[in-house]
Amino acid sequence: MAERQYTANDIHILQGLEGVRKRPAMYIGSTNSSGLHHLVWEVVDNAVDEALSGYGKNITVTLHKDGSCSVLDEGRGIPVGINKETGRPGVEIVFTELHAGGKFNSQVYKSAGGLHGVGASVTNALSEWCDVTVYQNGGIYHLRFENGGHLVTPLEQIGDSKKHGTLVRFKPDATIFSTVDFKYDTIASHLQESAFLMKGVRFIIIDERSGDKQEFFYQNGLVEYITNLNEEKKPIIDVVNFSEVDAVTNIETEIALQFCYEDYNETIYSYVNNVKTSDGGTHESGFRTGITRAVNDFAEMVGMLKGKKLEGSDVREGLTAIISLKVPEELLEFEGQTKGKLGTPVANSVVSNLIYNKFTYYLTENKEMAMRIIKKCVDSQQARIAARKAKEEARSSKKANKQEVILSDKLTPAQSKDYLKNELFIVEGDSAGGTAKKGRDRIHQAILPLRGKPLNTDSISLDKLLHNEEIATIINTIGAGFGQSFDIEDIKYGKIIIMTDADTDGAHIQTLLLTFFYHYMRQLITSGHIYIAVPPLYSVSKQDGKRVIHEYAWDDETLAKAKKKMGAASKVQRYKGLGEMDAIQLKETTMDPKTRFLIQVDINDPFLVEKRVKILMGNDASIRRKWVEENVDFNSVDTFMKEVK
Ligand code: TSJ
Repeated sequence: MAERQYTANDIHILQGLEGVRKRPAMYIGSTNSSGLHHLVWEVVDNAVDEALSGYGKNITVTLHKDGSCSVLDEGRGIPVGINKETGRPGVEIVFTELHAGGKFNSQVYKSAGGLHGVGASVTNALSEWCDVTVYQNGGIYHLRFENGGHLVTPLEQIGDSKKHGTLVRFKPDATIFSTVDFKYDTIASHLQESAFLMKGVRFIIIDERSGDKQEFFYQNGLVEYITNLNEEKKPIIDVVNFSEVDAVTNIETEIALQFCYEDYNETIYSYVNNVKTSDGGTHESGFRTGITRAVNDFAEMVGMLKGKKLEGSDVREGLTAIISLKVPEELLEFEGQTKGKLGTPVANSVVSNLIYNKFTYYLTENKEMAMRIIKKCVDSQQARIAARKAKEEARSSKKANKQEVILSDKLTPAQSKDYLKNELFIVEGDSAGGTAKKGRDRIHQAILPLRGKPLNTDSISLDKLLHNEEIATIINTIGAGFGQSFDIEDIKYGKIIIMTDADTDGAHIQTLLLTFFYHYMRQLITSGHIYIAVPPLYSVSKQDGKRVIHEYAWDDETLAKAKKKMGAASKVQRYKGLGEMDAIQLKETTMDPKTRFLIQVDINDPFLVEKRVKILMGNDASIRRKWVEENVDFNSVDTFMKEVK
């Protein structure tokens, strides 16, 4: 390939990428782990687009030992021909111009990259190096960028091949990101989600660092998605699925759903052109009204309603549903800051009519299933009415006060009535509870000790959990009800902090509590009210005159540092439990907002949620520990020096 002159065009382009490096968060949201993974999504989305257009059945993501990530597809290959307007190869433009991808793209359904992705150039701009190989028209073509998108090896043919496809390998720039450690689980769940949405396309992840490898391939797409989400639940019916292309709008809708027993939540995920619409939108509203109308009309027809119409929430309790739309570009409208909400008005009636017609037909054709579904809905309705009545009674009578008296022997309340500033520590064991009581800030911190034993059951059945005395106390203490009657407006604490020993029993108790919150007060988790306290694993102490100086360490690395700092005369203590700390130590390491470390429990990703629940509920302590290691960011944990008098 002939050398090219440096032109005004190139300068313009470098300024574009320079802008990305100056303000990365504007393009990828943040420069933490989430931003880092955005680099992967930008590249993967392009490969997914190609598969969506019908080219290539395998997409492979590899995490290499040198810290780079590569993505390989079997599509047509990014065009290597010279672009008339710019005089540069198409593939070079894709990697150097912002939002260039779309220009070469004439797909009917624009997916991830084409929608609101920012393109592969952003990945290039934020990489130490980026290496691109295209297999096309019998040749192998290569080009390479370094140092934030500077072209160092222009496009050249480096060989011959009968293959076709694109291979992009990049190494994130460690001067930009707070971490450059790709997380296997995060990438695997993203690929699994894509695999569920694109039946027939195989997604492969290979982690050369650990030797882990997985393939995701679902011939039955959404049906398997639902089955996977409901793996731990008790289904009322088999998964049902519907799909249709609307003749007027060309909107293609696919829906899969299932009802389960003993599930107070609705789990509805929606997608448009394979991009998740986290904030719902017109398609989700249409689904809700359509299914409510279908069940109501049918229940009325068979005489099971007795005059009281079902509310939407009665129908949706225990429902898991996936709604996936393919919307032509000219009809696409997104709303909201993160563009996570579909605005397209006509999508409402398209989905609403589809689900109404098809689900009515299903109910008519499957009488037994229909009866089970309606019975569940009527049960939900009655529970809702009863819960509302009980709540009103509790408000009007003095019952609420009585409850506080009953609770008071376990709960050490906070003095403030400024509820959202208050913190509830749920503490493992009476003795640690006693220590926490002494170490707390009595204005804003309340202590609820758990006796541990009653919770420490091996087989966890949720209805058993509900009748557990400790759980009943937690429900009353939080003060906002549970299940369908849970009302986040009523919570008495802004932070609910689980504080256990750093051992398997502690992990088990965390698991049980998280599982409980996840099933019965999910909004506490999704709104970020649940935290896990992180007590230190070690204390390094040394006599200094009359005083003892303490330094704390949360892992082996910081322990080594602390030992070095404190010198030969220091003594290391390994904390086996909270009980080994005195009130002052517990306060300064684990409870005081100025010095403690908390993990905020954030499980919005559906796959990670189910996976975490499975991992955390399982009996394998080593898997559990691995999960904590991989998901708790110890970077933010540092040792600190405190003088104890
Ligand atoms: F992110 C990326 F751009 F770097 C990237 C793009 C990464 C990976 C792994 C794959 C791809 C990619 C792009 N795979 N396939 C394509 N396809 C095209 O760019 C392409 C090819 C032909 C035509 C055509 O109209 O003939 C159109 C397009 C968009």
